[in-house]
Parts: sequence; C-alpha cells; structure tokens
Amino acid sequence: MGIPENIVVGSHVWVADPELVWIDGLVLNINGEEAEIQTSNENKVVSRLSKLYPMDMEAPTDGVDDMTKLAYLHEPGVLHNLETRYMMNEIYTYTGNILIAINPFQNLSHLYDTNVMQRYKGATIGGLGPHVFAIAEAAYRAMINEEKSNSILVSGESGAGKTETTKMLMQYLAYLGGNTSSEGRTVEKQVLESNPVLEAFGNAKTVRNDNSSRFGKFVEIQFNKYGRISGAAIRTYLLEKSRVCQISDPERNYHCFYLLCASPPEEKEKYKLGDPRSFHYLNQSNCYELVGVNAAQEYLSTKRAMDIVGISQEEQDAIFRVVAAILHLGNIKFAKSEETDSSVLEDEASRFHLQTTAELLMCDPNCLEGALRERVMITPEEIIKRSLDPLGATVSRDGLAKTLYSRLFDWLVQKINISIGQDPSSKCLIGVLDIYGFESFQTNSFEQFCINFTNEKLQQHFNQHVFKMEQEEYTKEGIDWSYLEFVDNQDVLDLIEKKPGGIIALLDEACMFPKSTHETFSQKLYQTFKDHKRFIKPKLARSDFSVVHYAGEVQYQSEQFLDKNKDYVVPEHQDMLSASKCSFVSGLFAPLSEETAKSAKFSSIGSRFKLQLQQLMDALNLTEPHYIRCIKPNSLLKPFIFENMNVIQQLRSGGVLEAVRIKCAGFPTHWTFHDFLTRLGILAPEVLQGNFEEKDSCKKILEKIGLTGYQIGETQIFLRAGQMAELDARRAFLLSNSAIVIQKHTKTH
Ligand code: AOV
Ligand code: MG
Repeated sequence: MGIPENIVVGSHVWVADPELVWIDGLVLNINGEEAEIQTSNENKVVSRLSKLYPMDMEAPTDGVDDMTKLAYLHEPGVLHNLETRYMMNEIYTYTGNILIAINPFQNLSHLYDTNVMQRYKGATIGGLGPHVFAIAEAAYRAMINEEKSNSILVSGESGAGKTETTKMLMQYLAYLGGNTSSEGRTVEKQVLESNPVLEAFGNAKTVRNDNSSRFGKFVEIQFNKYGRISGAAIRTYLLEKSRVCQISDPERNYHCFYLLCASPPEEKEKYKLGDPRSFHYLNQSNCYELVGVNAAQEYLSTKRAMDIVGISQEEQDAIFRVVAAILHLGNIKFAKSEETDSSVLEDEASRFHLQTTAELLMCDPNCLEGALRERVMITPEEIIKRSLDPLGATVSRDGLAKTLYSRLFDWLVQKINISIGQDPSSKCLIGVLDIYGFESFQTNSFEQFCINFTNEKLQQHFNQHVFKMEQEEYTKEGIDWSYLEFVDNQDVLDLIEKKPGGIIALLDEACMFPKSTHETFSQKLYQTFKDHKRFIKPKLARSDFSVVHYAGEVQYQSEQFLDKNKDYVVPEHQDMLSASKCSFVSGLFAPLSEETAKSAKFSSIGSRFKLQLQQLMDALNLTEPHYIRCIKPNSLLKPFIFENMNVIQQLRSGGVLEAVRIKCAGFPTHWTFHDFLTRLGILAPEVLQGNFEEKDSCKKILEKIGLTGYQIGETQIFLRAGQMAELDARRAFLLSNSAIVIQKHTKTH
C-alpha cells in the first residue's frame, strides 16, 4: 500500500482563478508535477500540484465562526468561509482574537439593540457569536480584572465600516460604564455626541464612501476605580485640508457647508447664504445631496449634539459664521489689473463676497483685500508692498480658506476635550482608534504617503502583537516553538522615518532650501535609495517614486510634496485675523509669541505627523490591544455582493493573511484530544479499545502514521500546516478501501 499524497486523482481542491482568485474543482489526472482539474464552473485547467490547496470536505456547510477552527487554514479556506457567512448575514468572524467585520451595506439594527448589549455583558469572548460588542466586552473586562489599559484598533479601507464600528464600540462602552443614576449631560453622552459633531466638520462624501472620515481619530475613554466612565480625550490626525477649496465630481466638500445652506431661513439670512450651487467651493462638483440624508434635519441635530458636548450658542454662531465666511471667501475672484501685472477684484459680485466675508469674520474689508492681494516684504532698508498677480491672489485666498477651516476643526476638538474633561485620577482607559486605511490610487500625493506611513506603523504593531499572542498560547500548552522567519517591515519604516536620511528628513531638507523643487527632491531620493529594496524609481518617471509597502507597491507623485509639507500661515493673514473684533476668530489666530514665531519659521507637517504617530504608538504600547479588521465586500456599496478579488486584497493588505501566515508557520491546527479521536480514530481503531486515555491514544495514532514535527500539549494536539490534510487523506483512503472490501464481500455472497 503506497502512502497517499494529500492530493490524488479524485481529490477536491482549490485552484487559482484569474477572476474568482480561488475556485473549487476535482482532480482528474496527475502528470508528474501537474494536475488537470475540472472546476466547478465547468472548465478544465492545468495547474502545478504545489499551487493547489486541498479542500476540507468535512467543513460545516454554514462555515465556522473562528478561522482557527478551519481544519485547513489557508487562503482559499479563509475566503470561502467569509463568503459563506456573509451570504447568511453573519458579518462577524474571528481569526483567533482578531475580529473580521464585513460591511453589510444594510441596516442590521437588530444586531446592536439593547437586548444584544445585555446578552454580551459579562459573556466570554468565545461564549457568544463573534461581535463588536464581544471585543468591547473583552477590553472592558480585561481592564477591570487586570487593572490595565486596553485599546481597540479598527482598520480597513475606505468605506469598510471603521467609523460605524467605532461608534458601536463606544455605544457599548457607554452602556457598560455609563452613570445610569445621573441625568442630563453625562460624560458618556458627551463622548457619544462628539461623533456627530466631528463628522459634520471632518467627514465628506468621496467616491468610496458617502460619509468618509477625512481625519484619523484616537479616543481615550477613561474609567474610575468603579469601572464608570469618568473622562475622555480625543486626538485627531491630519485633516485633509485641500478638500475645503478643491473637490471633484462626484465628491463633496465637508458636510457642514451643505448643512448650513439648509438651515432655517432666518439663519440663512444672517449668514447671507442660499443655494449651495452658487458657491465656488461647492459647485466644482455636481453633487449636493446625499441619498437618505435630510440636510435641514442634520443641521438641527448637529446643533443639538453641539449643545450636548458643551459648545455655547454664541460659539455655535461664531463657528457657523466662519463656515459661511469660507464659502463667501471662495467666491472672491481676481482679474488682471489694466496697467500692471497685479490683481484687482474681478467684479461687483466679488466685492460683495469680500464685504460679506469681512463682516462675518468681523475684520476690516480693506485689510482683507490687502491680505489677499498683497505681500509685504521687509528689507533692511525699507518695507515694500508687492501686489500678487490674479493667480497668486487666488492661491492666497485658498490658503486662507484652508487655514481658517483647519484652525476651526482643531478648535472643535480642543473644545470637546475641555468640555468632557479628563479624569486625572483615572488609572485605566480604553482607547479606540479609527484611522484611515491603506490607500493606493491613480495619483498618490503627500496625504497618501502619510496615511500609508501610519499603516506601516500599525502593521508593525499588529505583527508584533499577533506573534506574541501566538507564542503565549504555545507557552501555556508547554509547546516548544521558535518562529524564525518572522518578516518585519522595519526596513520600510526606516526608509520613511529614519533620522537623518529617511524620506521625511530629506523632504524637510528640501523644504528649507529655497532653490529646491520637487524634481531636485526626487533626484535626491533616487540617489540616496538607489539600492534600497523598498524603494523604486519607476521606469520613465521624472519625479515619481514608489515605495514597496507591506500591502503593496504605491507610486507617489512628488509634485506637491514640498508645498503640502510646509505648515505655513501667511503673516498678512495671521495679522488680519488676529485683529478680528470677534473674539472667537481672533482666538483662532492668537498672535504667536516671539519665540514660537521664530521656531515656526519652518514647521514641517511630515515631521509633526511622525511625532504624533510616535506618541500614538507609545500610548498604544502601554495598552493591551484588540484588533478589528473591517472589510468592504464590494465597490458598489450594496448588500449581498461578495467580490473575491476585492476581499482577498484587503485580507492581504490588512494583515489578516499575515496573521494566518504566522499561525501557519507555527502549528496552525489545534485539536482537543477528544475531537481528534472522533475524526481520526479510524486510523488506528485498536487504540480506542477498552479503557484508554485520550492523550495517549492520540500519541499512538500519530506514531503509527509516522507523522513528525507535531506537538502534544496539555489539552490539545498542535499540527503543522498541511498535516491535517495528510491525515484526512489517509482517512479517506481507508474509508474508500474499506468500501471496496465491503463491496467485494457482498458480491461473494
Ligand atoms: P470607514 O470609516 O471605514 O470609511 P464607514 O464606517 O463610514 O466607513 O462606513 C461606510 C458606510 O457603510 C456607512 O455609512 C454605512 O452605510 C455602512 N456600514 C458600515 N458598517 C455598517 C454596519 N455595521 N451596519 C450597517 N451599515 C454599515 V473612511 O472614513 O472613508 O476610511 O475615510
Ligand atoms: Mg470613517
């Protein structure tokens, strides 16, 4: 009797497919290293044996709620399991301790009501089905029991469901740690209501998501010694400023602009607003409305949320005056003046919008016009006023709009933090991270570079953690394990952030050197990193560069890197606004002290972002992390459509498959002695006779088969990747042989 290979003629296998990624099929023939396969969509394909994966014919038809329960843990198995579950509206699945959440693109409110919260309260993580609440529960219990801070890291690509997931987590934590006895503006209410406020100002419709967050967010919820919420701190990261003055169809600007245009008549009157179609910052795109959203109602509910988080009526008025002022500012147009190269206001309408902007910001219209059109140059001899050409004045106008908006956003975050308040005596907290996922578009600029840098950082954290958890389980079971080929992404991180010499450092250098252009910057990168295996100068590129990220290669266009890295407020703008009669506006532009003014000559967004990220990592490293990976099942944003290619890419780039790989490099299959004997006892029926000890019998079976490399722990058997398939193949072989024997037997009678 020859030893059966895993894959023989008649085996059910997964074979690669250009469209479906993996398709199931039946092996018809084997010729040396190659197999001929009949696929389930009636095609015949030839594939190398080594590229095939065995299919688990014993797998439950409705899938498993934890990937680690898959007898064969491999990519096609993982994908198939997710699809099976998703089609039954089971959107949550574990991979060990990691929760995978697939966006249902439909309202599943029954999944999140109070009854469900009640059930999860006190439940252990495997006790009930996979759920966001189970993760929040685990974090909360761990915090209470171990008196240690925890964090929940939610990641995934745009539209995958990070923000929705984060809100549910916060809802559940508020439910667990709420101060039920107190009425009115409780801390937990404020924490929850901070979400709609930040979304109104920091979210916008993009091609990928109608409610896309254009900033990253880390919320720390603090608990007192009784496990009640006692404070919170919200940190935000890198708001996309360019959107304020530049949008492309069918995207939109930030929600707040449209909400304000739909406010009650007396307010519209006050802010001199009307149809959003009349504003340049909004009418660059043809999209004004969102499906299923009533802007007028949203305006009122945003104001109610602002009330709850503690923003006064007066402040709200000032906030919306600034929002309206930005719209009017965008309508100021410049033309070439007749005599010189300089600029003048284009028409009466521009004059009106200039007046209105000045009124709303409570500053002097002449100063505003000057700040937009002119630059002051101070030389040792004299002060020269230089007029900008129309293009320069337009750039100046857009710069002012961006600065105003980003200062406003920062003010909101700070205000919410002050109003919720921090609990200095709190020892434990739960941090919830909702940050932009890995991005790779047709054109990728500085924003994508920073976003992908963030993801590299988090990926490293994730890998290290998954690796550590895996090791802990082996230690608990008394298993020897050393995982040598652990691949780290430290080399990409060095490429980006190393000081001196990394891309960010070289960018800062370029920004400080007046003669630099994006071309000289790129040349410098090509020279410095010509042998770096994570850096590529694309063929034919003059200034593009590519970074080989853990999730794939991304080609960046360096054109705006220098500009976008400079965090610079034009002194004329600063002076004009700090003189505003509105204390809110002047507060946003408080004059810089002599010292900060000096050091702020050049301030780099990249370096500051790097520092912020390092602080985030330091904060996360003090916590016990939990991971939620959100997956977007299709690009149509529709329910019940599961696009294999799309999902597999996210699983790869989100590190889920990396986690699977780490598992596979160890002992991916864990079976309790009992389950092992039930499935494989047939391989050595003699060991199950009479009184037997389960652990011992398992050992005997494995010895009889001659398997090596497996380990036997305290309660479970740990098998190497592929070993389960080998055992199953033997089992199938035995079963078919015994079928033949029985057949022969019946024939002779
Ligand atoms: P994101 O935060 O991951 O994208 P969102 O959380 O905004 O994505 O989700 C996008 C949309 O998907 C939501 O507006 C909902 O319509 C829907 N959705 C997500 N999760 C659920 C759920 N559990 N139940 C029902 N609908 C859901 V971005 O912020 O763009 O990276 O920058
Ligand atoms: Mg979001």
